[in-house]
Parts: sequence; C-alpha cells; structure tokens
Amino acid sequence: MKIIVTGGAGFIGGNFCHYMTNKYPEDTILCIDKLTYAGNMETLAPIMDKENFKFFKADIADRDAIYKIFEEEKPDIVVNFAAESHVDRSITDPEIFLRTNIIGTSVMLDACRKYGIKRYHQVSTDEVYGDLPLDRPDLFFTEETPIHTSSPYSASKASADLLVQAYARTYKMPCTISRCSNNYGPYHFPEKLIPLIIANALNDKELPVYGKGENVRDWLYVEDHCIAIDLIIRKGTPGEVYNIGGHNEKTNLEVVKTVLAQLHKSEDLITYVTDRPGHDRRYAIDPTKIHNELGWLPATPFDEGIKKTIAWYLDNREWWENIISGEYANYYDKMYGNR
Ligand code: NAD
Ligand code: TDX
Repeated sequence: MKIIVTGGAGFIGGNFCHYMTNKYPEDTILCIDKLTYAGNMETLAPIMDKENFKFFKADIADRDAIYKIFEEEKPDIVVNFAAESHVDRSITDPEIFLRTNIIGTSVMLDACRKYGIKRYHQVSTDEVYGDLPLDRPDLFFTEETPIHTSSPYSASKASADLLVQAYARTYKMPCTISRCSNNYGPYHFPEKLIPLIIANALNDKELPVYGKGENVRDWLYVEDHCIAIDLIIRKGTPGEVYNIGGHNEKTNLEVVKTVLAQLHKSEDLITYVTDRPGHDRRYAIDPTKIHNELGWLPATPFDEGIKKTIAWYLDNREWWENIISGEYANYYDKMYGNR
C-alpha cells in the first residue's frame, strides 16, 4: 500500500513516519511537508534512505502540487497531520491557520475525491470540544460532545473536521477522524510546554508557566498515538470519529515539577507569566470507543514516557539546540521577553 503522510517533518507526523516505515516494510510512506518553521528534515534523517520512504516538499494548500503527487503516486491511504499546530501563534496570527488547516484539508479531500482513495484519515484534536471545568473531574469528552472551540487554532481544526464529515456524507468518501489529547515525546518542537521546559531547565532558564499553572492536560506518549492511528486506518469504520487519550490528566504545574525533579533542577526556575487569552481549563478524553471497537489502550505510563522523553532530549541536544538558536529565538523573545 502507498500511504501519504502529510506533515511528516513535524512532531507527530515524524514519529508516525518512523513507526510506519519500520513496522510495514512492504508499504510505502509518501511524506508531504511544506517545511514551515515546525518542519525539520533532521527529524526524518534516520529514515530518509529507507526504500519504503519518499519525501515531497509541498504545501497541502497548493492544489496543483498536490494533484501532481496523486497523479504520479496513486496513493491508497492519506493521513493528514499537516497543520499549523500552536495555539499561541494562532492567537497572534490566525490567518495561516485558516489557510493550512482549512483550505489545506479541503485540497487534500478534493485530491482524494478526484483520484480515488481507500481511506482518508484526518488527525484532529480534543481542542475541538472546547474545555471542561476544573471542579468537575467526572466530566470527559466523548465523540458526542458538541464542538465548542476557544482559539483560532481549535476553530480551524474543527472547521477541517466538519469538511471531512461533509465529504464523507456527500461524496461517500471513506473518511475517519481521530481526536487526540496532548502528545509528548521525541522530536516535539520546543515552543510546546514539555520540550520548552526541558530545554529551559537544561539551560537554567526561567520556566514560563501561564496563570497559576492549574490548567489540566491529558498527556499521551506520541508512539501510543501513532499506534492508535495505524489501527484506525486499518480497522476503523469509515465515517466514524475516534477519541484518543490515556486518562493521564495533570496540571501544568505537576508536569513542570516532574520534569524539574527528573533533571535535579530547582523549582525556583518556575516563573508565573500572563495567562494565555481564552486559555482552555481542562482537557480529558473518554477513550472507551477506541478501546471497545479497536482494542486500543495506551502502552506507556506517564512516568516511563517522561523519562524516555527527557533521555531523548539529553541524547539529541543538537536537534533542539539548532532550533532554539535560530529564528525561534525571535519568537521566544516576543512571547516571553528576554528571560
Ligand atoms: P507540528 O507543528 O510539530 O508539525 C506540523 C507539520 O506540518 C510540520 O512539519 C510543518 O512543516 C507541516 N506543515 C505545516 N503547514 C503545512 C502545509 N501548508 N503543507 C504541508 N505541510 C505543512 O505539529 P504536531 O504537534 O506534530 O501536530 C500534528 C497534527 O496533530 C496536527 O494536525 C495537530 O492539530 C494534531 N494534534 C496535535 C497534538 C499535539 O499534542 N501536538 C494533539 C492532538 C492533535
Ligand atoms: O510556555 C508555556 N507555558 C504554559 O504554561 C506554554 C507553551 C504552555 N503553557 C501551558 C498552556 C497549556 O495549558 O501548558 C499547556 C500546554 O500548552 P501547549 O504545549 O502549547 O499545548 P496546548 O495548548 O494544550 O495544545 C496542544 O495540545 C493539543 C498542541 O499544541 C495542539 O496542537 C493539540 O491540538
């Protein structure tokens, strides 16, 4: 089978390309990535020479470029990871989120409609459900929870989901959608909480915690997300949405303190900064459906996953130091000042 993976030079798409090329030598992974600030060929370096891997530099919103790839490669499956993915950037500059996340998804769907496809899978997020109150630990997002977005990022991802569902119904396309909780693991871009605090702590820099650090996220080790998507594209029912999450809720402060303890660094590095506008309070996924229908359960407990993640950042300093010393330094100064 030929499987298009968009956004494969990013965090989760990159881990997915590694996972799929290793697990299925008989399949070919065709990675399409625009190489934005978040795309990194170093993430793909370990698999670039594999016979079952091919890379195309292209924008998913560029219709001609995408149609050309479909015409030449005749893919069987598309997994659409490509997106602008950072909530804070969407608050400063929403437009590119609409172009990539909505128009880009529509171009990918049109290509599938035009050339035919066995399965289109949209990688979505729990953020489309909005947030849950902090004082109701009994509430979880199910696949029936109404869409209720907070940020331009989540609004663009929800729009993409609606397009996928419209194409599935109107054109009878075999589409699935997954909505996953916060991922962490190797190759995570350092603008996001966990890699940011690992990098800052290692450099004895302040750790910016928004508000009081009480917001809750439901963390999942990235490989467990990859396994879930692989199961959905092979065994999931077309037309269905699957929530993915591991019942691993932590406040941001708990996460930061865990990382500091692992690195033997002082909690004095924690600095409370102005809260994110519209900051979602709590995300919590109910993964009953994917467990019951596809037998998926997360394999990596947080204690183990965070140790593996920290070890990866220690062993791969060059990967993230190249990022934080480049254009990212300007972004960091604008976001956090010269801390
Ligand atoms: P990322 O920002 O690390 O990577 C995104 C990748 O997409 C980059 O390689 C980038 O170059 C590429 N890209 C961006 N615009 C493109 C375009 N127009 N055409 C082609 N490629 C383009 O993101 P991530 O954290 O790996 O997230 C991947 C997907 O998973 C996204 O769709 C995101 O919404 C979703 N998701 C992420 C999380 C999370 O915790 N990170 C959780 C749930 C869902
Ligand atoms: O410097 C920071 N300080 C801080 O307190 C940053 C970058 C984040 N935070 C907080 C905000 C969130 O409550 O940490 C939490 C996690 O923040 P992010 O890593 O930016 O992730 P989040 O906003 O939860 O979104 C992530 O999960 C859902 C991904 O980036 C999305 O792409 C995904 O859809």
